[in-house]
Amino acid sequence: MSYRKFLQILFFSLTLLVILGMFTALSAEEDITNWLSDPATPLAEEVRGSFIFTMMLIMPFLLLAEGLLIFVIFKFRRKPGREPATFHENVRLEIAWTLVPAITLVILALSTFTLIKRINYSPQTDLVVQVEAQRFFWKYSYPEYDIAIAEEPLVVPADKYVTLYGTSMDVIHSWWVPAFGVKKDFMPGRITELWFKAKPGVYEGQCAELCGPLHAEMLIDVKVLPEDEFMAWVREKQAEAENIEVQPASATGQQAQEDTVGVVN
Ligand SMILES: [Cu+2]
Repeated sequence: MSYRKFLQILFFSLTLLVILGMFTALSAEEDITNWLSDPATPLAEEVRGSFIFTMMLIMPFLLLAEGLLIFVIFKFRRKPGREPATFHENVRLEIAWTLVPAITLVILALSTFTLIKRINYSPQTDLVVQVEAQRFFWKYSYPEYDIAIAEEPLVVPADKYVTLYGTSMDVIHSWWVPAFGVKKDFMPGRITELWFKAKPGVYEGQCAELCGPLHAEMLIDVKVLPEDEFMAWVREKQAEAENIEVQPASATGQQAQEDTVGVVN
């Protein structure tokens, strides 16, 4: 088989593969939704917006460069009796293809850095939750309500500004709930701040920093409840803690206290 024939076969098989792949994706029974999770907070909306804006801005460069490459490969391929051109340098063109990408990068930097600033500083705080990450679970304390829970979902009120102050007791962990648009490292000896204002619902996340053998099981669950349901949950938790407090210090009472992980009196 000649080299040319080989290239033709390669080109057509690749094209066929791409078309087949596109058909498979389009005819999938379930929507392919896991490539970006649905935003549950204004921040996550902005992160999504920033992603789309960035793609729209950089796509023309990809299409132009690759399109031009394919065009040139075919248009100027070797042909018998054709002399290759020998020109080089074009100052105007060079200035243009330096300036246009540079300006694009400045636009991207400005929009991205302002968004990062909004992610980093909570504009307002309605509820503070302190988080202690530990291999391989999270402990959440609500100083305002005198509640602490561990190995349980984080429960917060909907449409309120929740600020998390996180630290770690051992190695670096990372608190990541994709639907909230936040992902922050919690480090031993340091306090990290993150915030969100979420719609009601149940959200899943996971430790996003390889932290040991059970890292993959260091999951995050967040229950975002309407305010009255959240307050009911708070009272329930406070009652639970009080029950433990008033129990006699008999052997069983002692045991119950030890068994209740994370209830701080
Ligand atoms: Cu971890």
